This record gives sequence, C-alpha cells and structure tokens, in this order.
Amino acid sequence: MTKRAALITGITGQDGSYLAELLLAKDYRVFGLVRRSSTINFERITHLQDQVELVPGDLLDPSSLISALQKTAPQEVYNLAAQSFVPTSWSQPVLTGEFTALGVTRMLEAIRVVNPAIRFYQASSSEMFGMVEETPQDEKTRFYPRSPYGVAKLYGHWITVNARESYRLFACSGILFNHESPRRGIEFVTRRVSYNVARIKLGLAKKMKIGNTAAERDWGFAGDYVRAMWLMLQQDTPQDYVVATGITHSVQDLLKVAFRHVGLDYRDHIEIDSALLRPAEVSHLRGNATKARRELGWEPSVSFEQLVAMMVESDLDLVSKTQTPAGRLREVIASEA
Ligand code: NDP
Ligand code: GDR
Repeated sequence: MTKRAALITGITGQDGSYLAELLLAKDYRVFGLVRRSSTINFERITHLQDQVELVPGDLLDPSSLISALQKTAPQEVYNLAAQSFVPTSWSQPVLTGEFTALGVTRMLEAIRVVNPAIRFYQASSSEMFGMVEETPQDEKTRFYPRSPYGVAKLYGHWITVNARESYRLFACSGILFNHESPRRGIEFVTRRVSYNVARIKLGLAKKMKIGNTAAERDWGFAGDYVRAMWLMLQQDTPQDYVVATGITHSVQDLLKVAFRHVGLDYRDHIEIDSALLRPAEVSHLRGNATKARRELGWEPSVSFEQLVAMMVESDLDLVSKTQTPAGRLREVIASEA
C-alpha cells in the first residue's frame, strides 16, 4: 500500500519538527516546505534529515506553493509557517501580514488549483482572543486581537473558515494556546528564562532582563499540541478546535519555578527592562479545550512544572557545551530579545 503523504510548511520551526516526528512514527511520507536562505537553519530537524523530504517554496510565492503540492501530492497539508514572534509584528507589520495572513490564502488557493481533496490544517492562535472578552476562552469566544500578529492570524483563521464554507475544502483551524519545548525559539519568554537560568547557574551571567512579569499564559508542551493538529485532520468533518491545558501561570510563576529548579531565587537575578514591554499587551489567557477533549480525545500529558524543568535541564546541557560562534550569537539574542 502506498504511504499517506503530508506537506508541512514551517518544518524548520518548533512545531514543524515535532509534527514531522509524529507523522513519521505514523508511517507517513513527510515533506517539508523550506524557503531559501544563505545559511542552513535545519537545527531542529537534523535528526530527521534521512527521513523527511524537503521541497523549496515560500508562502510569499504562489507558484512555488503550486509546484510543491504538485511534486509532493500530499493528502494533508499543515500550514505552520508564519512570522510568529509578536513583538516583530509591530516593527514589521506589512511583512507579518504577507506571511501570516495572506500566506494562508496563497496556500488555500494552491490547494484549490492542485487538488481540492487535500485536508488542510491552519495554525491559528490564542493571540486572536487578545483583550479577552470572557475567561476561559473557547471556540465561541469573541476575538479581539492586540497586535499586528494577532490581526494577521485572525485573517488566516477566517479565510480558512471561509474556504470550508465557500468551496467545501476540508479546512480546519486549530486555535492553539502557547506551547513550548526545549526547541522553542530563544526570543520567546519561556526559552529566554530557561536559557538565562542555565547561564546564571553556570556562572556565565548574574542577571537577566525581563519584560511584563504579570502577563499570564496557558502554557503547554509542543509535543502534545501537534497530536491535536493531526487528530483534527482525521475527523469525519472539518471543524475548529481550541487546544489548551486550562491552567494559567504568570511570567513571575515561570521565573519562580525555573530559578527554583536550579536552587536559586529569581528575585536576586532579574532586572525589569521597559524595552521588553509591548505597545499593547495580552494580559491573561486561559483556554477551554473541552471540545478537543470530547471530540478528539486529546489530553495534555506534561504539566507546567515538568515543562519548565525539561527546558531548564536542556539548556543547562546546551550552555555547558556551546562556546561556538552560534552559541555566542544565541547569547546576544537571549539577552536582548
Ligand atoms: P516558529 O517561529 O518556530 O516556526 C515558524 C516557521 O515558519 C519556520 O519554519 C520558518 O522558517 C517558517 N516560515 C516563516 N516565514 C515563512 C515563509 N515566508 N515561507 C515559508 N516558511 C516560512 O513557530 P512555531 O513552530 O512555534 O509555531 C508554528 C505555527 O503555529 C506558527 O504559525 C505560529 O504562529 C503558530 N502558533 C504557535 C503557537 C506556539 O505557542 N508555539 C501557538 C499558536 C499558534 P525559517 O526556519 O526559514 O525561518
Ligand atoms: P506570546 O509569547 O506573545 O504569547 O506568543 P511570548 O513568549 O513572546 O510572550 C508571552 C508573554 O510574556 C511576556 N514577557 C516576555 N516575552 C518575551 N518574549 N520576552 C520577555 O523578556 C518577556 N517578559 C515578559 C510578554 O509580554 C507576553 O505577555 C506566542 C507565540 O508563539 C505566538 O506565535 C503564538 O501565537 C502565541 O504564543 C500563542
């Protein structure tokens, strides 16, 4: 029997790497769309290099998407590619709109041209809830995005719903709350904290800068969340689902747990930096994933404390090994992002 094939955009990102692992374990043929760059940035998928097949393409370029779909003939497309860092969406709002919003339309149109039977997953975000209108947030909660990123994701969400309703595409939008891992980009708060805790513990720094410590998020483990993406595309009908743990912690809780893990008190090692505050903040998010639990049978398997411990342990290992140029560059980004 021929294997099922899936195309992942954003395979070089955090989620792309976990999803590729999951699909390979399910015996899929896994293709990843990668954009051209002058240096190789396959760090997160190096361990999969003999198993995944990479195809060139960019969400900015419609013909490259058509060609990628023709070459790979997938049954499923997971659209994870995006400009995903919220602060960058203020400094590069047009580019964020091009990648994160219009990129979704370009992929949906390519699917319509090449094979409308392809099942499509769109990586929507809890950032669409923004200034929350109710707590916890579920599939019926009204949206109120608070950044150009959130606005772009909202467009991607509605164009996915619209493709389903206009053309009967099997198009699903997963409204995922924050999910983290040792593979998280160094600029996101959980990884900035785990990385800096490791540097401080190993004597390479004394303090770390931090922004709004009162912000609250519903943090889960990325490896759990990619399972929900796959489950959505295995259902009889395409629908949208909130995916979250239902438990919220503040950035201050994150600092407390991460520093405590290495026997330190966070209050001795942080400095509030107003440059890390955002023009408009999302203060509190908590998801209600009842529908995903009921209809997909999805459950998170990693607690907040386990997640933080996993990330700190991984960065202790990384920092103790890396004194390479890439390691030094990472330190600059981690201290300033
Ligand atoms: P990452 O930032 O780790 O990865 C983003 C990926 O998108 C990278 O592979 C990047 O490629 C790729 N990409 C960016 N622009 C383009 C482009 N123009 N063409 C092709 N590829 C491009 O994100 P995550 O893995 O954390 O998130 C995956 C998706 O889920 C994103 O859409 C994000 O917005 C969304 N999301 C994430 C959540 C989270 O908590 N992680 C929660 C909710 C939604 P390159 O390596 O070349 O830069
Ligand atoms: P977020 O994640 O914006 O929720 O988007 P991030 O980790 O960047 O911020 C979470 C909260 O922490 C506060 N914060 C800091 N954030 C960063 N990055 N650096 C800091 O030093 C810092 N100090 C405090 C922020 O103000 C914010 O309130 C992530 C991304 O993965 C999106 O792509 C995704 O859609 C959402 O999660 C769900």
